[in-house]
Amino acid sequence: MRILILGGDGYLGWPTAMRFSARGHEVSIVDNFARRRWHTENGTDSLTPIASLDERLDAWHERSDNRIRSFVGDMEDPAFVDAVIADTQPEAIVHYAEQPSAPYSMKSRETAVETQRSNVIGTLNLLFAIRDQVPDAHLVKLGTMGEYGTPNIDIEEGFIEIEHKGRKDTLPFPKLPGSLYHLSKVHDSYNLHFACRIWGLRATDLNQGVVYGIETDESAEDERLITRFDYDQYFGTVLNRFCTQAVIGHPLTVYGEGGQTRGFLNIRDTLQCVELAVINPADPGEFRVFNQFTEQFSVGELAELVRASAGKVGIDVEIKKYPNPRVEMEEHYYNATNTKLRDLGLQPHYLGEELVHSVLGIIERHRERVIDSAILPTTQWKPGELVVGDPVADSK
Ligand code: USQ
Repeated sequence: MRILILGGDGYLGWPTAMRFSARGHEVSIVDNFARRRWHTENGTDSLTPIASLDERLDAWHERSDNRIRSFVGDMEDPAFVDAVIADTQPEAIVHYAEQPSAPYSMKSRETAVETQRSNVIGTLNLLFAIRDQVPDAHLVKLGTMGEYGTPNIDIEEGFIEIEHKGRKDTLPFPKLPGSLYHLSKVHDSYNLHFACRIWGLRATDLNQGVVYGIETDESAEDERLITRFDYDQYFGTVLNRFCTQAVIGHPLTVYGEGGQTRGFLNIRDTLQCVELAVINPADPGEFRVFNQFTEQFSVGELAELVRASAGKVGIDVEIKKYPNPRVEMEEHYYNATNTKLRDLGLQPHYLGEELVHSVLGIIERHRERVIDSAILPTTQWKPGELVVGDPVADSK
């Protein structure tokens, strides 16, 4: 298939591009290097020393004999988006090209506006380009489990059957996002649904949980192909952060009580899920929603897992509760459905000590690159309420 990967220089986009290319698909990448720029602006960096996109593409060609084309530009630029679609004529489009961090979106008015503009306008531009040029193409869009929030009922996959005053309908599941980033994904979902209902486009919204891990089959072959690994307060996800903190001897930064529960998945399973969605496309006019995670954990459980796993390889780990910089429930009901990807054949890689050991090993190799000042959170959802960065008095 002709596959276009938007955000193909990113943590998930780059391994996804290699995966499809390895399977013999004709792959093109779009990126504007925003993630590299945000790191430079924040004085942070990927833990893994990632090569430039051109170097990665050359290395991939050398190893696989396959060429991946690249287009550098901004999804907010309609002329650029139209030109890429006209040139590549994609049959499937995998869309990761968004600002992905909740804390970054809550940092300031400027970053909130940037997040919503980049994510919502970028996706809207794409929908028009698809409608006008490749209306049969299947859009596979990365959404987030955080669109649903943490309701006190089971979370369904996108839709819920509701009975109200004696009548029934199947309607979008209610959304209660917890950050302006997560809210941007809600806006995207409604725009996608609209484009499918009104224009007859086909789309799959992958409501992904929190991703962890570094290696995939393709990147394990060659250091030059490794993907980025973020551990900083903005772009690092919780398990990747905890593993990094364990290696450098920093207390694990559990925010608040640590009962916050989310869906999680291994980076290898992100690639499997995206591939399953692409090779089993939605029907014309269909807006499909898959909940993309394999297991649920609380933040406290993850901290304990990292402490136990690290202990087995001689690393002593301390866990500390920090005042929560976010506004979120710290103890709550959480039970989300995730059967649709399993029905398509997903074979999960579950989280265990083996995975934690392998991540700790890779971090150990690059530990001199860790920037200590990037670890503690400084962005608060409600500025001025907390002394962020100090462990709470009763922490152990
Ligand atoms: N947390 C800590 N300590 C930390 C970092 C995070 O306790 O040092 C807690 C947070 O308060 C939160 C949970 O861990 O309750 C998850 O935080 P996260 O930063 O790992 O994930 P989140 O902000 O939810 O965002 C990440 C990705 C985002 C994706 C989302 C999926 O950055 O792109 O959409 O996971 S989900 O969480 O299902 O919405």
